[in-house]
Amino acid sequence: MSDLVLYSMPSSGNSYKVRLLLALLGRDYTHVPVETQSAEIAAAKAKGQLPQGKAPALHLGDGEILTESNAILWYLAQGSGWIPQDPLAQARMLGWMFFEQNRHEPVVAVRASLRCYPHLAQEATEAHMAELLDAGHAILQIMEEGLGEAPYFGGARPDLADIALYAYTHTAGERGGFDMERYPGLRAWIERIAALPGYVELMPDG
Ligand SMILES: N[C@@H](CCC(=O)N[C@@H](CS)C(=O)NCC(=O)O)C(=O)O
Repeated sequence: MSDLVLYSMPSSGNSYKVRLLLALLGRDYTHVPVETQSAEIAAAKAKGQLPQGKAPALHLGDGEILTESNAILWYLAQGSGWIPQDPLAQARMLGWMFFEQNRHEPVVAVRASLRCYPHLAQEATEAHMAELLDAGHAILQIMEEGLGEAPYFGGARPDLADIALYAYTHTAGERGGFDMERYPGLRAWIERIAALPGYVELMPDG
């Protein structure tokens, strides 16, 4: 029986990263779903279970609570093959993880949110959506070129950069409205990640 309790938002890529890594590692945990706009997330915020008011939050069972999806990935992956040993490879992995939070998520995930969450619809002006579309295509092109001929962002094998980047990229077409036909390398990479043993979908129940 694991002491890990994950407060995570079922529809969110940031939360999904953590659920995906836990599944790929075969780790047991208790899942507390806290969907946006729900009574559950309001209660979790009020009780201090989401210390920064955001999901995911990983409760370690000894009173410690971790926030920030990519920091949680780093913690959970210690000692596993998901973090390369070589410092240069680690730095490259972290570089993609910072890119994901600084450049990718604020554009690719935000455009998807504005299309998918009714409470944000008033922010989805034509001009803003067009701007996010162009910016997102440029970000996805950086990924396409960064991946190059390699099977994974980690190189010959996937690392945490692959998990961080996969979360919002695999739904960029359907949810974000981005033209994924432009990125054959990314499409093949998405299929490779989905074929990893232990893989789970973003929202397995629909
Ligand atoms: N940089 C943070 C972002 C966390 C974040 O913004 N979470 C959003 C969902 S993606 C959230 O919990 N929003 C609170 C709400 O919807 O009430 C991370 O990667 O964990």
